Amino acid sequence: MRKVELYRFSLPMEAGIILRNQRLKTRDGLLVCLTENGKQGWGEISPLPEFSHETLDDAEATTLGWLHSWVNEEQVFESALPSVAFGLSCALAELEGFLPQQADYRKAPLCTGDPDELFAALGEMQGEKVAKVKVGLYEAVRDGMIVNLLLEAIPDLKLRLDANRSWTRAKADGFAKYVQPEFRRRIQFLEEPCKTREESREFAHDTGIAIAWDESVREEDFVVEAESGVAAIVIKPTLVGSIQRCQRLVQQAHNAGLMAVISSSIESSFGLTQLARIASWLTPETIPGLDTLSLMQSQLVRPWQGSSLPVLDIDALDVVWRR
Ligand code: OSB
Ligand code: MG
Repeated sequence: MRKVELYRFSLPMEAGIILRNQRLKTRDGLLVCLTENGKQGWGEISPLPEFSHETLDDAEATTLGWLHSWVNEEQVFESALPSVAFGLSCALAELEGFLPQQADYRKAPLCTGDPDELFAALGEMQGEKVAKVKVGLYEAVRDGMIVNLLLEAIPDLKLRLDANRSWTRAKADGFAKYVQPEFRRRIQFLEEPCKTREESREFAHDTGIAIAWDESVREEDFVVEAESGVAAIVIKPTLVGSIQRCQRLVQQAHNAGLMAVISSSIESSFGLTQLARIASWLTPETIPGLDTLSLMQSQLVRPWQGSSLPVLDIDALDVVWRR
């Protein structure tokens, strides 16, 4: 006997969280629960506005169709919508017992402007010190000076930077000029510095600053391969698809000598804890990019280790469908 439950959630965000062109007031999504033979598996399906191609309504309609087939023991197929494929694969993985419980709660603290906040977060960090700084939001020269300052002040710090394709080659060079050459090795990677892949490759070649692919990984023509100057690929499962698809990407990256970084698409604490388990399982050597919980005012059902945010209980959610 199979049973299914589908819930909808809406969590308030901290004020002023902007995603590309839109203010995100709440983080909305679905929680799915599959039950079979007394065992349960859960998953979060939360397409990210401005990043996912599917809307939450698309995701809900597709999920309902899939659940209907599954509960009737009909054959089911991996959804073409990445957020749906990911959430359902998590639920199946928990149900079938192959998603390990062990989680990697380390995170690379995210800094979007104020270096003092980062100093505080890094002071508390155990072991490997890695932080992530968003660049490309202000003047490239200012970004370069901040990166230089951080690397100079904390000798065992490594940085991940993310420009989200915001720079022309000239701007990217303006940034690089301010980072002392001997510090460049401590930039683990700079995600997508330029508007095109070709410009980003040339930037890496000319400056010696390693780059990583993020947006590119989700493009049709992308192939994982070893390239000089490329250090990593970023994998955001909610935007990429099922655990199996993410697992293949991780494997391809490792075979090519690249780091694979499991990363957040601003899932709730529920989805983030599953991402932490996936990271601990598939990329045990690499600190995942999961420092996004503090963008929210509340956790959902499963708390993140060490977080003091209030936790919303399952009973507080609207049931979309139950069978
Ligand atoms: O720009 O990489 C991004 C989260 C949602 C959407 C886009 C991005 C992100 C993150 C996640 O930066 C945090 C991380 O990768 O460390
Ligand atoms: Mg990125």
